[in-house]
Amino acid sequence: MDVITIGDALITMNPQTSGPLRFVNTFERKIGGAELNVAIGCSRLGLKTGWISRLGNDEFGRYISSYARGEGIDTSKVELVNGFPTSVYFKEILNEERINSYYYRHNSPTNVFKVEDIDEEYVKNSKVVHISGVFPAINDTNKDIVLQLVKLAKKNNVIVTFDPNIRLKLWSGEKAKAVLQSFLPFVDVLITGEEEAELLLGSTNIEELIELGKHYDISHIVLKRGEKGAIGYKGGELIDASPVISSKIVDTIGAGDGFATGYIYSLINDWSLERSLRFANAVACYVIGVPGDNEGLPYLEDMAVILGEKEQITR
Ligand code: KDG
Repeated sequence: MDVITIGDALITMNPQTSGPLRFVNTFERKIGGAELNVAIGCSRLGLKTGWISRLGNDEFGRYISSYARGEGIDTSKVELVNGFPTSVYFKEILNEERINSYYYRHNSPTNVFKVEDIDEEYVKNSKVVHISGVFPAINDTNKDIVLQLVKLAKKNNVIVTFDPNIRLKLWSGEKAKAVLQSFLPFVDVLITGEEEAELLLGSTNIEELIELGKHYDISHIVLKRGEKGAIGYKGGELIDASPVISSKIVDTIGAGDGFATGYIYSLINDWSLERSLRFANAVACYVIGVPGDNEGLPYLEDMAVILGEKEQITR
């Protein structure tokens, strides 16, 4: 595998009208889950991608599992389990800048994961292990599963990328900080938003973050700054990259996963920091122009068009 990730996927109930959820009568059933979104994005770009998960042995679990397979993801480490319903969340779109999530995932199928379920051979045969802060926020035991995964990655010289993805609806800031900090000694690439950096490391200042990163031996630090672009640091090089393209905002959910996807793709292709940031920004911009958490994730041909390397032919 080029990249593997672990996560709890969910059915996304996407409202067909905007406004408070209590007035919304129609929804479109879609799929979400931060780590699955990254797996979908990586697979669309042509990377060999594996996703480790547990889903309910129910209609939604079957749907998510076949959707992931249809995206070309290796699901050999996905099991459908009895007694735990597949997770669901409802999106509430008040306007394009105010989107709320309502989760129904306290009895997540990932509650059955055991540390022994992480297969060292699978980890060893990958180039990148991607983790996010959503999966460990689901319950008190997933953090041990993540720790086992990243320890095995470190032991086998597999690169670990980490997006804190802090969801305060799932856990408190203090708990998120304590758990996510315990992953940092195993992380090679930190891709974080400004608010998350503040919560996790107490700063949004890149110089300070670089110093803190050195303490944990983190080789890449990428600070996502929304419409201002991203600042990246890698082995002594620091680049402030403004977004190369702009997109009409249709749905911002999944943009961060798009950015992580683009950065992981660049990492595997050993691109320069400047090209990596440009590419990651462009993937994120593509995602926000399409409704749904992962529908907008581009194929490689789409990227050539976005980056102006290929002409777009629409009709
Ligand atoms: O990053 C987007 C995801 O957050 C979304 O697809 C679903 O909220 C979600 C989650 O917790 O994974």
